[in-house]
Amino acid sequence: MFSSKEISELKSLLSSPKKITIISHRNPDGDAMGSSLGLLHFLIQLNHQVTFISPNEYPDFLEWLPKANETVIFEREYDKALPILQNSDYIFTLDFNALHRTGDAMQKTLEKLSNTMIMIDHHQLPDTYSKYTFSDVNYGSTCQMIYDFINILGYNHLINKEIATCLYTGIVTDSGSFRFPKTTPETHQCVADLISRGINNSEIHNLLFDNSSYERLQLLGKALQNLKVLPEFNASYITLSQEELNQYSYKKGDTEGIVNYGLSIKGIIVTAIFIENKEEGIIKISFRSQGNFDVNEFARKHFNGGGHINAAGGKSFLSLEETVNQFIAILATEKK
Ligand SMILES: [Mn+2]
Repeated sequence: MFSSKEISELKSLLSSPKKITIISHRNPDGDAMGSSLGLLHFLIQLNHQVTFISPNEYPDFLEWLPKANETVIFEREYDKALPILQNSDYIFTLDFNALHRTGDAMQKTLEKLSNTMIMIDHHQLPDTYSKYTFSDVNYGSTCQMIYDFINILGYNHLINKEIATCLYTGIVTDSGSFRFPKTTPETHQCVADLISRGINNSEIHNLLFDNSSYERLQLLGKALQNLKVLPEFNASYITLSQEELNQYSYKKGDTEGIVNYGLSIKGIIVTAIFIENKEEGIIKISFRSQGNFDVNEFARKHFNGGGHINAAGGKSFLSLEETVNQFIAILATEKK
């Protein structure tokens, strides 16, 4: 948590109307969107002028979140986003801790700003761009951190259905529906409180997980066919080429969660999904692991990325085949 001195400063600076901008990482997920919009609904109740700016488009499966449709998309609406950022009294940066996580374009803009930044995030090794920093890897989601932040400010009574809906969404998605190791008694206490605000938790699960298109399921089928197991390394991986994505009318968000199937095989402790993006000229990679296999370190060291111990992302500028070969070679080297 922020120090008690920081909390009293934050409480006082939030006590009169301000221009506040909230930003999150590129390719926002449920926790990025949920924490940002949850905080937005909270700050609106304190009479601030609040804007949420996402670096790029958010996935369709999150479009129902309250006020998601008012999100300013930096890479598409630069002329609108830039003055909002420049004129902000405060900028909250949520669910990331290094400015490059907002992508090349937005990073360049953010680095030139001198506005006061406030970080709330649960990834390892935070950068030092923020004046106020609440960084704690023991949290399973940024949404749960926002919940604790609202409470420590003394505003639990302001948590309405909209805030609760947004925060619940990020907690569910980042905890794999309450099954990942960082799901604690506090997580369930938080969720109990959120459900008591009248949210429709069952409906939220339907919107998040039973919202597939036929093409998306066909793409999942293709991904599962492409799943390879490397028993000698307790590893597995999935590939999806640009051609395969096109074949099943890929839309942003369609590959969300597919990586987890590789870890569901008995005996597998590390898995990856390699997704070709011809437009950006990269292979986008997600890693998942169990136990002590640190994919954050693995992604940082070898694949221009990072994240958490058991969930991380990265990218490669090699071809799809070369990237997979590199992955296997690294596993072979690290096993020795
Ligand atoms: Mn998160």
